[in-house]
Amino acid sequence: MSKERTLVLVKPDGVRRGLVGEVIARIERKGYEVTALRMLQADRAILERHYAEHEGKPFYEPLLEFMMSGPIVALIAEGERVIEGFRSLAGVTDPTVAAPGTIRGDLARQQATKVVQNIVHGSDSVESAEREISIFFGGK
Ligand code: DAT
Ligand code: MG
Repeated sequence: MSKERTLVLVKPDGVRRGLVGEVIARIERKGYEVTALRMLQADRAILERHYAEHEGKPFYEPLLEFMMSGPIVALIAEGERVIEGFRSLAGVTDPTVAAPGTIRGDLARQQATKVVQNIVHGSDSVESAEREISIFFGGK
């Protein structure tokens, strides 16, 4: 089993609520290694690339607005099966039903917003991980 990399984002709701440390602690306690880290204010161009798969969906514009609403933290986590492992730590997309014990299940809930706010993003495949890592850590 070879090492994988995944792209994790702490979204603006997580940063606003002071949960950056909590998210990183859960990644590290699970045994993954954080190998790169940056805080940034995402602009529309970077988010259009990151969320290209969701273009045209009803929550797409609210998603971009939300992701631009404050700083985010981007990090690379590494380890065997980390892509699947971080998705498991994060819990399912809908925080109302995300399992207790997960980041979304423990720390988020439904809000009166058009887009679901759920603290974190994690890549969903090797291909998207490499694509997303190059968006947030690709030189410059
Ligand atoms: P995930 O972040 O679990 O990979 P996704 O890629 O399907 O989920 O969607 C990206 C984000 O968009 C998700 O974290 C929250 C929001 N979202 C997804 N589906 C939604 C929906 N039906 N209504 C509102 N927001 C949604
Ligand atoms: Mg996704």
